[in-house]
Amino acid sequence: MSKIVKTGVSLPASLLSELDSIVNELNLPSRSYALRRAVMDYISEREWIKGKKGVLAGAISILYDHTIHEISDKLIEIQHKFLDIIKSTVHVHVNESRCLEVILVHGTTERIKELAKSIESQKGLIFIKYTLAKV
Ligand code: NI
Repeated sequence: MSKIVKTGVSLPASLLSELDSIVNELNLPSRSYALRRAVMDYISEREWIKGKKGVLAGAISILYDHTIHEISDKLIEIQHKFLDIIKSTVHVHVNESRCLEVILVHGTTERIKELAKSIESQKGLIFIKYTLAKV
């Protein structure tokens, strides 16, 4: 492993509390260890972003708060600009404010990257998970 660098990260107290709870439950060596693992997972899930060519298929799963900044309208608008790669979308109204959406995609890495960039910048987005494979 390369040299360890200390950095400051701002997190909501509730998120830190959840992390500490997992660190305790799994008897992990430290909070820093858990954060390193989480960052490694985050990077590995997004390795496909580095690719310039190729075709991917899979799912982009998002959880968002539909009461914030008209995010629902914006997500619909975005998806209508990517008809060439979006094959299907499943929407679940999780509770009064939260929506879960799974967007099934099949297309070039470049196009999927453009879609990801559009979604990632939306305010109200709580969670985004990529499950993509080269095909
Ligand atoms: Ni909904």
